Amino acid sequence: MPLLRSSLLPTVLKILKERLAQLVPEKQEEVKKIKKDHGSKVLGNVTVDMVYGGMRGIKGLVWEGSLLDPEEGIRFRGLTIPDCQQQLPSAPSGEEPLPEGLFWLLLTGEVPTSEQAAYLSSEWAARSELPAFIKELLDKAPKTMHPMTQFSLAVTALQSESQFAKVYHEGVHKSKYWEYTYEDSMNLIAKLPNIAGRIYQNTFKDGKVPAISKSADYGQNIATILGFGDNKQFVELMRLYMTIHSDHEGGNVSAHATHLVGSALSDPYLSFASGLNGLAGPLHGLANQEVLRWIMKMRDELGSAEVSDDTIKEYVWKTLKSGQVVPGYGHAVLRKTDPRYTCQREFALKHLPNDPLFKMVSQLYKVVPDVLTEHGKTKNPWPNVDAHSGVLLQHYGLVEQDFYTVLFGVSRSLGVLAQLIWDRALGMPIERPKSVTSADFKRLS
Ligand code: CMX
Repeated sequence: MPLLRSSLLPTVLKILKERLAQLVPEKQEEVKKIKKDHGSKVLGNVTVDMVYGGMRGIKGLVWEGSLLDPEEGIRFRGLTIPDCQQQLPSAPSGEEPLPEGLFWLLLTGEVPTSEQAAYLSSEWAARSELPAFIKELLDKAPKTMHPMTQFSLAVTALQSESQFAKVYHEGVHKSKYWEYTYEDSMNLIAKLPNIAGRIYQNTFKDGKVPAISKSADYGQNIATILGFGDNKQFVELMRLYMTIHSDHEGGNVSAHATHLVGSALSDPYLSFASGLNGLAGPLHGLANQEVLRWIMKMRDELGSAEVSDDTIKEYVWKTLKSGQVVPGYGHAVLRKTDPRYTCQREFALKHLPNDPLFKMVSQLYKVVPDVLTEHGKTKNPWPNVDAHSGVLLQHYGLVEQDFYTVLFGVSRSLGVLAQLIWDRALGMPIERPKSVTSADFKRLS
């Protein structure tokens, strides 16, 4: 799909669903033609190593919103992160892209106008209220329950509101699936700030949840509900954070889990809850909490924020020798510094260059890649997104590390639900790859 600025379209549409209704038949025809013209072409070989190796490099999924290049990093519908910062609409008083614009881009392949992004802000604010039973459920959760468990629980419980599940039960025609998936996805995305805010205020504060403004954008409302709404830099950080964590093509655990569960026609709530459960793993999204914990522990053990490169090097070796990973470093696909890391580093250089933890993160960036290279196991010794996000949050006072992956999850909803809508629009079948036993490999000639 060619990248267009929405304002160049013959009819300037404000309503995302109406624009999608125009695009769906076009895309269905396009896919039909791709299957007819290219259906029997070979995409690559599959070796036994790849099968034992977590299916790395096997091309087996279609993901429209984004593509990850090992050297260059992520592109959202062809746009790099700096492109998004330049081209997507920002708030009237802000500089960073609005996640609303990114969602429009992911769904349509078109850069929206400010008016279209503002339409999404008001739609999400209007749909944001939580049903009473979800509030009660979260209020009753023990404070000791991990925020990601509370998050997954609330999203799963919201499933009882699914329009898709309801109309499926009543016998809806499959050509309408995408429309109900769209409605559920919009409602779910809209309610996430209230869920995240309630989890944060209940678990770490006094349980009083600030109200969302019906006239504010998504990033502003997330900042508000966490208690940082008056801090303009934090609001900008939330807009940027929600944009860059949204999507990372289809094979990562949270994206693939959402897509896989959705392929059984489980509704968006159940599908996204599966994605969240995957994001909560320490090798995936939970790494952002692990990074800050690891840095704090290092600072405590080393007794000062200012230590030599050699002392840090020794600490990294100690982590490796104790059989643990260095959190925030390495990636299954990337082979260079993650541009999501670079973008957060630039934000820090601009707004908090003298923050002591940021300085430590910068020092780690100098030291860790060489150590990991010398260690010789990691295919990518460079930092990923999670090596930087926590240090920005703690600078503004969001110091509760266990909460960090919840913010990642709110953002990830944008990418995985955009794809889920397309999955239903394109009639993607139930996913069912073939498995084999180890004994089968021994019989190979
Ligand atoms: N520290 C120590 N060892 C590492 C490492 C790291 N940061 N990254 C990879 N390795 C090790 C692997 O554990 C593996 O060891 P074994 O052969 O003993 O099993 C070896 O190097 C080869 O791994 P790889 O092919 O380079 O990496 P994978 O594709 O298997 O895994 C990832 C990718 C991200 C899980 C891994 O690099 C890692 O564990 N990193 C630390 C956790 C982290 O930051 N995760 C967040 C990723 C981004 C996200 O999803 O949010």
